[in-house]
Amino acid sequence: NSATASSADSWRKVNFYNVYKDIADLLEDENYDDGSYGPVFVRLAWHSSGTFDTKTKTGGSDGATIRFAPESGHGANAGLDAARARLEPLKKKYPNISYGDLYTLAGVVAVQELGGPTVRWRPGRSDYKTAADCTPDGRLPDAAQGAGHVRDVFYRMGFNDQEIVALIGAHALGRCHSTRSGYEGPWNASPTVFTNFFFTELLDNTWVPKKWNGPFQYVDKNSGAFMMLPADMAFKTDPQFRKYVDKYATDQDAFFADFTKAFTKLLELGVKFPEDAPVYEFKTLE
Ligand code: CCH
Repeated sequence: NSATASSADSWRKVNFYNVYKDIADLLEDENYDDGSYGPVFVRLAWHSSGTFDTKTKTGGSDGATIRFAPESGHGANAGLDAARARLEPLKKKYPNISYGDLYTLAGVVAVQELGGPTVRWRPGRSDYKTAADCTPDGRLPDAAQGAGHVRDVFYRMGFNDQEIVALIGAHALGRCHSTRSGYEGPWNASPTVFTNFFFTELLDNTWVPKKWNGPFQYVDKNSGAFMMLPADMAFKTDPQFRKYVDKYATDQDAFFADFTKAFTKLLELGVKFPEDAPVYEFKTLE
């Protein structure tokens, strides 16, 4: 993280259409995971933002404290250094973009380029926070816990049950890595395509405890190829969450429409945008 901090207004000099394209060009890599950095970019955007606390107005994507120790080393953030390293050349190429804008835009590009909805995005996050602004460990959800904990964490950010369910649909993307979280496996067979499959798989499979020495998690009984976290299972068993799971499993358009609203809200938590910051709706590349 040696690149210099951008000044408060410097985002005005950035052509974000070019940044979008350059991030899109970084997604594919046949030697990385399932062939795409998209899922880990979405996770970086979410963990940069999901530390927000409505009461103290601390945390969130403004200032991108996720890149500083101790926050970078929090257990929940294991593996996100790979995403930051992949994006670092763009901070060098576009020194006027803040890290907070770069990390959140990477999540937007990934959602869109992997087939998800258009996501409205604004620039203007600052680059001025330091390691002293890092949030305490424990603000991000613990996958070993259930509905009560998930609600505590997302209500603290200012989300309601419907928004929480929409957001967890991002678990259609990517996988768990035993070397990062300790959990293992993808949620479905197309982890580099944004779909409503988190919800369909959750409902359509019989989930059984995985037999292994790792942390307690579920695998699908038929193939054993797909997984659910204990926290994921809360969305099947909790009646208030389940209402929305049922809806999104049968109506992908409703999921996309609700996901994009909640994701933009997540990426903007606690950010004081300049009044004239433009709202972008980028077109996907062909
Ligand atoms: Fe998540 N997530 N997430 N998640 N997540 C993991 C991976 C991804 C929880 C736990 C985990 C959201 C909510 C939750 C993604 C997006 C979102 C992993 C595996 C765990 C554990 C990490 C590893 O080993 O690499 C829990 C608990 C919650 C809520 O209670 C939300 C919200 C989002 C985005 C909107 C994505 C994408 C991944 C895949 C990352 C990758 O590298 O493939």
